[in-house]
Amino acid sequence: MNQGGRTALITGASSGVGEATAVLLAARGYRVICAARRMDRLERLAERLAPACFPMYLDVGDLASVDSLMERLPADLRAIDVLLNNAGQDEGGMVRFDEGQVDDWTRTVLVNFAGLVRVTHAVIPAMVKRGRGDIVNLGSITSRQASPKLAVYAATKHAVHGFSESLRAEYAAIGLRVIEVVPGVVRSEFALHRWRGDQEAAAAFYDAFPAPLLPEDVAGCIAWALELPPRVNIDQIVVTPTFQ
Ligand code: 8X3
Repeated sequence: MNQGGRTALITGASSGVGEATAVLLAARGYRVICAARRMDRLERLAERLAPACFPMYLDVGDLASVDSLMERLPADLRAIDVLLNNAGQDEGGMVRFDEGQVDDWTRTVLVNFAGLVRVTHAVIPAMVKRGRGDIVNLGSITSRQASPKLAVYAATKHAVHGFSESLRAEYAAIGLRVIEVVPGVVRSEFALHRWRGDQEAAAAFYDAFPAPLLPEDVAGCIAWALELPPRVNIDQIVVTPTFQ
């Protein structure tokens, strides 16, 4: 379905699920604001999706970067129809809690939750004013099952779940939709960042799964939920690899 004229803001859009969703939504007629730290990646994506993509620097873990978000957008892109809170990380993670660095844990909380809250708070007033808008939050299967060595990461995703549930209830009366997407393992650059650029460690992590999801699998779920009639809110999409 062509969603012509709708505007989507995607955080963490320089790779993985964020990038795949930008590509898919642009193909369906959206204007996509692609936000991330890596501007070189975003410039290339913008060229590929031209003229549908507006690349924008955003570090969701940097409060100043988030707080200036709306004023840095051109006026005609400030009426955001869809916010995809996709940016997330686990840098320095996948180690036992006491063996990890507390600065890494703190940054994970900042990016995965505090930043997500701030981005949402910046974007939502215009949605409330217009009486419509879709917020899609990227959760994780780690909010549904206990996973060793993921205590802080999992905690942030529990927080994303609670935030999503409450937001949905708060805004139901005025017609905003809140969709939580909960993927299992997705082959992306996520693990590369977790292991600070160690390609071997990242490859070994994904290779241990028979067939991890691909970013476009998750993007397809997001696009499907968004294209349903406005009266339909898909509360949560749990998507896991078939082969475990
Ligand atoms: C991602 C969790 O285990 O794939 O949500 O790194 S994991």
